[in-house]
Amino acid sequence: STESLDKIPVWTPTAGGSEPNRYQRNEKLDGKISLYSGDITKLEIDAIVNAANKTLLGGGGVDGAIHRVAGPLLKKECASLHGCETGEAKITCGYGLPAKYVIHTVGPIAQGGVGEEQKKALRSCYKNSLTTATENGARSVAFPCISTGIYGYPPEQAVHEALATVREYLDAHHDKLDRVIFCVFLPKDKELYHQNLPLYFPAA
Ligand code: AR6
Repeated sequence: STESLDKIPVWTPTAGGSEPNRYQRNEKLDGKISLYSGDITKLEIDAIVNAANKTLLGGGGVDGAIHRVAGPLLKKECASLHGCETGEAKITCGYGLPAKYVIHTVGPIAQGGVGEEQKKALRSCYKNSLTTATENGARSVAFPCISTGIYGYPPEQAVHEALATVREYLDAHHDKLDRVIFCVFLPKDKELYHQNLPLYFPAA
């Protein structure tokens, strides 16, 4: 029961809304965004992003789910990468996953609160993941809500960093990507993305 790209609905913004838009419409981005609610390991796309830790050797949350489905060869390739710094990204094959690649990024730990350092690191995760994807020819990429689980980044703040960074990357590199999918797992996150997507990808 995997989900192929052509079955994942595209985000279509509607005009209106109570808050002023942070961005104007860029018609070149029409059809390039999706909000998908469910398990990222089901997505049959070019690349899924993993919210990993610095060791890249696996863990809980989405990282655990990805390693379970991908199988032991993923851990073997990860072990050859010598870890990953916060805000950086490294790519591997997808092995048992329907996705061709996994892009492992390490989000900031935010249990001590969110300051400039955490904010900058979270933005780097999204930007470096997209750069790594396009450098490897991946044209469809799905993100989980990086750092907002075990790492404790408040989801209502993280959503803005995620959406702003993807919007800015696509403004500059829309020709390199067909689709960016925000994969939400919790109902609360679905609501947050639903509320905030029109501010970053408005209809007008
Ligand atoms: N598909 C999509 N999203 C998921 C899935 C899934 N199968 N499972 C969980 N999520 P977390 P972090 C959501 O904790 O905060 C690991 O141990 C989850 O609901 O996975 O960056 C690593 O090894 C949440 O919205 O990642 C690190 O040590 C989001 O994924 C640490 O956790 C991220 O939550 C990283 O913590």
